[in-house]
Amino acid sequence: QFAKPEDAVKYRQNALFVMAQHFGRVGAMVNGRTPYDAKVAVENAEIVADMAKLPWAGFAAGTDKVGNTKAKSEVWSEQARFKEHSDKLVGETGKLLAAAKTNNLDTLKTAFGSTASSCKACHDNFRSQ
Ligand code: ASC
Repeated sequence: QFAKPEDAVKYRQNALFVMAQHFGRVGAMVNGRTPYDAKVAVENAEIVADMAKLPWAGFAAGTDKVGNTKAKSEVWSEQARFKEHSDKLVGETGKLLAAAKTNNLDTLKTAFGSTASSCKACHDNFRSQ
């Protein structure tokens, strides 16, 4: 999929960056920093749910220690556990989108919290500070 290891690193970092931008827009509404707009929440949650599927291919074999990465070696030495975390995120972001589509801010808040916990769990286990 990637012409060179650096491309895999760029791909996963950029996918995570785009996902975080759109997750942040949902978060701004959930945390009251911007007014709640159900349509905007759905649009952003759709992007989050789509983007959540992408970064993992970028953690390809031979791309640890490439470029400017915070990924711990455990990503490659504990692949099954890493996949549990990425699968969890894909599941949670699917629920986030479903929650956004209910047009209920409290439902969205709950799903946002669960999704953020999933982000954090993977960072705590697989990302260096
Ligand atoms: C975000 C973002 C993350 C997660 C994480 C949740 O908005 O960019 O990496 O939420 O901070 O704990």
